Amino acid sequence: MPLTVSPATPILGAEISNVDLSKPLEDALFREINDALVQHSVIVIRDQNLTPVSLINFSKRFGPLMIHVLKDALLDNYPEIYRLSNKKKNGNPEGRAYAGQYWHSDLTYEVNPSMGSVLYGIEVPECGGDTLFSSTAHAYETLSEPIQNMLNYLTAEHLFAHAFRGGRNSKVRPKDPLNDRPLVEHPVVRTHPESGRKCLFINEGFTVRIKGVTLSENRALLAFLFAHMTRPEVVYRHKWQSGDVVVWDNRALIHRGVGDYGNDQPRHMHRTTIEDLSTY
Ligand SMILES: O=C(O)CCC(=O)C(=O)O
Repeated sequence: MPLTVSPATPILGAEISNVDLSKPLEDALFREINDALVQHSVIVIRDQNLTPVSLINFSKRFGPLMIHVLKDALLDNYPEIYRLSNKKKNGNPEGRAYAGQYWHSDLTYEVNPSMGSVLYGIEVPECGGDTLFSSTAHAYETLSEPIQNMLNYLTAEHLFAHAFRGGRNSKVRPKDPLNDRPLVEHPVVRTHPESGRKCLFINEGFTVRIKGVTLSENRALLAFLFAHMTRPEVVYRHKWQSGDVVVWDNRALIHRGVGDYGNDQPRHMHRTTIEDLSTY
């Protein structure tokens, strides 16, 4: 059966059917999946049954995999897999609980940030624990030309530790290597290497400040842009089923988890993160 791609919203998101990711994919089929990702920014492939090896093999088709800085959350023997989990085994966390509950694009605090991420839902809450996505290309395109022109020439600083300065993850475990990553700079607007669309490249989680503007300008500018990027009417909300594989394009969107479920509802997921080797 041919692959089908059903858009979820006019702005971003699509569901793909008729593909089994546990098997090696023909090049032509992989190209169709990648094209859908570039067009829709986030794709959902339901009813998958993946081992760590098959998740890694599928993810590697997009590019080299990155190893997350939080080593405690990595899967034994498979450091390419970062575990998101509120479960415990023998008293130890099976992954990072309630991670990413602020708008972000993955690993923008790295010199080479991420091209995309693949998240595999192994156990998901009966209700709650959705993931929200918003297009940074659409956000740029819906700004006025004078504001676009101003942003085109700006750079911003990103820092891993910034995301831990508030919220549910503010109690950082003593061994969290938060300071392993220094400040890095990226352009505020980047042109997507495959779609050619200009995308805002700032996020609430890791962007500390826009360079060359005053403190109050920075505060106002970031607050305006973050609010513009996350208007409810432009957000795609993914409701998880176990077996879902969700692939997102970190070059073209921001995302966040929703922590409205408790430890009575297990949520256990495996994520891989693909490196972006493009130069901007
Ligand atoms: O758990 C979620 O829904 C989102 C996780 C997340 O933000 C991430 O993996 O970067």
